[in-house]
This record gives sequence, structure tokens and C-alpha cells, in this order.
Amino acid sequence: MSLKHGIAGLAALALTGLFGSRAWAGQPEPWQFGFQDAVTPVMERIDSFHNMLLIIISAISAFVVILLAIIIFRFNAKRNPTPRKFSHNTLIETLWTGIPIIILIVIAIPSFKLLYMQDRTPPADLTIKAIGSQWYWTYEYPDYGELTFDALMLEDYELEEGQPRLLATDANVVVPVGATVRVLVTATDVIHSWAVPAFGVKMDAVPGRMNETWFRADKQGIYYGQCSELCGVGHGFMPITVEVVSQEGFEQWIEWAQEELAQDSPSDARDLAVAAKRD
Ligand SMILES: [Cu+2]
Repeated sequence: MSLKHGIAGLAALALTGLFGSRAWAGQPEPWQFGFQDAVTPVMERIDSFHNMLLIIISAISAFVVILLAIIIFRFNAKRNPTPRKFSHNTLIETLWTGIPIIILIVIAIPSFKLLYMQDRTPPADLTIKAIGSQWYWTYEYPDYGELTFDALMLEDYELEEGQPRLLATDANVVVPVGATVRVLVTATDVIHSWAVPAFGVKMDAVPGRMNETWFRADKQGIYYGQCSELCGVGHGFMPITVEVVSQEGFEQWIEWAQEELAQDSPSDARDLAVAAKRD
């Protein structure tokens, strides 16, 4: 590989890291640099906020390193044997107080806007309830009557072509593309966390408490996430699979799911299923 190609490769890698453009949407990939591709407005803003912070912290680090280098080389005991002994400089002191304040304000404004955007659910087209248990998720679609189902991780031998290991589940959360989805998050036993990186969503699932978050996926596809709060030995094995489909596809799925998935889901059956998976 020539030097020119090497440098071009490095530059491409750096750009991919910064601005993220990858083939496998919705799941991590080997040697991934940066975030997964954003498919919601919230994640897009998280991406650009992250990129802005990266530029600011890189500039600050470079500035400090350059100052240190100047001090080490120009003002060491050999080159500068008799140091001047003044203290206080009004201009410099004003600058080193004022500039950091300005930098913090520049960071705080988009940060608060983003927090507010994540926190306020716009009028929702669909509500989903995600209930974390050791170690699987239960989903309810309260807009569609009794529709409730459990989603357990697929074991290696159950995987079909194209399903990622440790991320695919036996039942997917299905939502229509472009719909504002309110997600109510809670848990039955310990604290879990419902997180999907491509959506910019991560919400704690706390027993006895109902948390709320939202997403609007603007691209069809399958997006994977994982429980993101240490919840016991099965913590790494309770993934989240969200399938974003067309409106017609969603309506068909609802019809199918109401017949196929919405068993009365007694907890005994659920516990048996979990026990069988873990053996
Ligand atoms: Cu968990």
C-alpha cells in the first residue's frame, strides 16, 4: 500500500468516525468508529452535538498542548535562566475567565435544547410499553387491546440467516415508519434500561415507576439495542429488536400479532420459557 493510499485510508476512517456512514444500519459492526447511523431526529441532533463537542475539545486540547510545549522549550532553566517575577495581568486573567464562560454557554444552549427535545414527547401516534424482567422484555401495545408479548434473545442455534448473534429476539417490536412512538418503560424486578442506539433512546426501566421516552424512526429497517443497566447474570442477553415497517406492513403485523402473539401470556408460561432458554 502506498503512502498516499494509507493517508487517504486514514482520512476516510477519520471522516467515517466523525460523520458516520456505514453499510450496516441498526447494529454495531466490527471496527466500528463512532455512532451507528441515526434514524430519528433526536439521534441526528445527538450526532451533530457530539461532532461539535469533538471539535471544541480537540481545539482546547491542542491549545493546552501548544502552550505547554512553548513553556517547556522556551522557558526552561537553560534557555531562560533569570525568570521575570511579575504576577497578575488583568488582560490575561479576564480572557481566561471570559473565554471558558463563553465556551460553556456555547455548549449549554444546544445541550439544553437537546435534553428538552428528548424529554418532551410530541403528540404520539402509537404507544408501546416496554417492561424489563430478568432477562427478557415484555411489550404491550395498549392502543390495540390485549396485544402483549415477550421478546427473548435467540440462542445461537435458533439464528436464521442475517440475524445477529446476541441481538436478535424471537419477537420484534414493530412500528410504522415516520410515526411518533411513545415508549413507556418499567420493570418487574430490578432496574433495566431500554436502549436503541440508532434511535438515540436510553431510558431506565425502574420497578414501580413509569418512565417515558419517544422516537420517530424515519427509515425502514431493523434496529437493535440492548438492556443498558447492569441487571444480573443475564444482562447481556436481553436484547431489543425494533422493526420499522411501512404503515400497511404495520397494520398487517398488528392483525397477525393479535392472533399469534397475544396469548394471555401467563407468567408461569413465561417463566418456563425463560428457564428452557437458560438451560
Ligand atoms: Cu436488564
